[in-house]
Amino acid sequence: MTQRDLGVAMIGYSFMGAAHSQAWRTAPAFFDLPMRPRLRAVCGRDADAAGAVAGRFGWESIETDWRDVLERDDIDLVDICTPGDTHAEIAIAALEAGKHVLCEKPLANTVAEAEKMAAAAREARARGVRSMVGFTYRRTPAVALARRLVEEGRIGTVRHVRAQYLQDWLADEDAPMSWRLDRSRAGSGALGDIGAHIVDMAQFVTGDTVVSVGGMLETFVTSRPVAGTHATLGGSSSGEGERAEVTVDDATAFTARFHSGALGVFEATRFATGRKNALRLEVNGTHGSLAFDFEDMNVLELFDATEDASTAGFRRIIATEADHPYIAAWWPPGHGLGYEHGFTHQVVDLVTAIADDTDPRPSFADGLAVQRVLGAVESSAAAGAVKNVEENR
Ligand code: SOE
Repeated sequence: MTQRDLGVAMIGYSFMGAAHSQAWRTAPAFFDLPMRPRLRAVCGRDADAAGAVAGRFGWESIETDWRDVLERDDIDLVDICTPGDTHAEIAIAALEAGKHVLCEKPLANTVAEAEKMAAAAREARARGVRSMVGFTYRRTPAVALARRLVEEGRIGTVRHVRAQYLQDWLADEDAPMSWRLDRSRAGSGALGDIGAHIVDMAQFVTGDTVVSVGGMLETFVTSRPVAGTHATLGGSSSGEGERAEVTVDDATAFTARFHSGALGVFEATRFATGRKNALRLEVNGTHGSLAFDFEDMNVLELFDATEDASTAGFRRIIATEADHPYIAAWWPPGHGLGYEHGFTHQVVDLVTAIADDTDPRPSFADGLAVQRVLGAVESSAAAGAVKNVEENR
């Protein structure tokens, strides 16, 4: 049977552009997709940079204005890999133009924007136009296995969720300014960039939703050097160059109550010196526990409380067996997958949903649910919902 083409245009081409480009190219090579992705165009304001990405990853053409992409009949899907301040405008226009949309996380920079995007997605769905938000960590085989085990009741009733996302790329006070540190571009800092991932993962693995939070936000370093503006003396930077204000959080910590009554503790920081991409989740239930750490991403730890206490203990499941999610398309047991495979699995599930005319997950509604948690944390932190210990003499 001849496969129908799925013309793809990617808006944006930096780190996420590279991860998405490899996924569009790799997915049809390892999975039998019901449609054939065609890398029609990469779009970015800098034509030279877009041309370099097109040459490197095999995009057939370049565009420098995303609005032109929406006019093209050879493009069926728009893949948004830009900073959060552009997600709503591009996604809503693309959906209205009848293009399927894959939008990087977080869905938006504010709850209000996310609500508009979810409404546009609902309206487009009625026209057979599909949309997905890019929480790729749920497509790590060990995480998808965790979801399966919770759903099967393997750990019983969930009582605790403990989620952390620990990075340290800003621990150096002289690390330069970037768009991720500018509220007008990123919407928030660690909270939206990496906190969004652990909120989605916690809700995905437990099948539960966060209903209330109490949180803190902190900005440890309030201004940073603007790259390329430092006077250099003998090759080393010296003297004061231009500095820009950091207008987002460096770290967040918050507690959460789930709809089921389970309690959660969440932490996301870019100052956890020594931790590079430690996205960790532990779920404690009445019959057992699950634990995951992305820095050991092919492993899921399981504690089975129904085992005899004399031999019970957390065991390491190497989630690379053929019957583990997604693995059958890849390598023999024990060979392992990497960060990029979550993006490839995202393409597989999105293309399959489009071909089957079903709703991809996580949907824009799922993205809005995460955004609402992020917004509640910001409101809680702004209200200062903490008690000074000294007052409780
Ligand atoms: C932050 O540095 C970041 O790149 C996030 O933006 C990504 O979503 C995450 O996958 C890796 O870390």
